[in-house]
Amino acid sequence: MSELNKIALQILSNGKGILAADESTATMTKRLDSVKVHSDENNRLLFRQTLFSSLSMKECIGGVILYDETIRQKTSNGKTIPELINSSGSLTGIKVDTGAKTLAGSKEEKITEGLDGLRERLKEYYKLGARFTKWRGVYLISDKYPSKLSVSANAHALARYAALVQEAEMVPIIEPEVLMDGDHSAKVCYEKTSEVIKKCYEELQLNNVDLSGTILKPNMILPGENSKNKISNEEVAELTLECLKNNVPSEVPGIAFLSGGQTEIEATTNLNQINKKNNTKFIMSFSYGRALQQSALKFWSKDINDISGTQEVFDHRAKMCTLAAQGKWSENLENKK
Ligand code: 5MM
Repeated sequence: MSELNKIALQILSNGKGILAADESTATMTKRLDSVKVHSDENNRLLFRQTLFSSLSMKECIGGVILYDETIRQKTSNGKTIPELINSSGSLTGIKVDTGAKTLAGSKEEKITEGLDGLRERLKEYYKLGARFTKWRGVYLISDKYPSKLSVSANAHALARYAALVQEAEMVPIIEPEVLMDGDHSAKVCYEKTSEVIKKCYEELQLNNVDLSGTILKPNMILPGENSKNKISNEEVAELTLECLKNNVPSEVPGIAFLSGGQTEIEATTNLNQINKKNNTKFIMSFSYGRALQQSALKFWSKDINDISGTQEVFDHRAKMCTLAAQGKWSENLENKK
């Protein structure tokens, strides 16, 4: 078993998943604005360190993805944020892309940037305590999108990123996110997601990436946000499993879904169904941003000094996700706090 494979398994074993707290300052400001908290360095740190020192970090969160600002911050006790995360047995991750920019050649679509100077940045992040990384490619769905150009350019960037990350002895999370925006059916999401994932693995293999030392972070197969054709949680699970079984090579140890705009309960229910029906060898867990933090953020915004109250709300959500990652969640557990 390679070192990278061990790290990937450490992050995702026993129902543990990932807390995606890597919102860029612009995104974090939007989140804080939505609950009427001023977005400054201290408030961003206070919310995040509240979550990272919660009890559930030990049992439920195998890794936390940070943004550049956070990995350099210290808590009020003088501990660095990676030290705080490691103290609960969880691993520190870092978002290393520099964002999705307009794709020249198909201007409604995006290409994720950040390859220039990445080798040097990775060395610094390793020294700061990171042991895994994240890069997100985003894809639109419509009749003509994602274009072949976007599918191939984003897969190429993801693969070059992953190869550099493994060279720096960290585990790359490969995140190709097919967005929920639109009125497409789940079938269309299935087809487009399959095409995107297939291309990613073609490029990853071409770049000699050791797949056993990677984690895939995909979207679930869902109808578009504005689609009239909703499907059941069982169908979401079946389509998602089918898509991943057909397109992800068996060496990949684990899959950690993004929540992508689903509510906390939807993201938990769907993950639970996926695990109940899981007929693959992959670990199926979570790497949620909004679906882990929404309720905690709302609670915290009412009194930003109520640390233990906020942690209780976060601990509940993290516990529910961990149960779902083992197919052991049920709706009635939501009320037993
Ligand atoms: C935490 O949000 C990340 C987005 O950051 P920026 O847009 O600020 O760069 C995002 O990549 C996130 O990690 C994933 O999309 C998962 O988050 P959700 O909320 O979809 O589970």
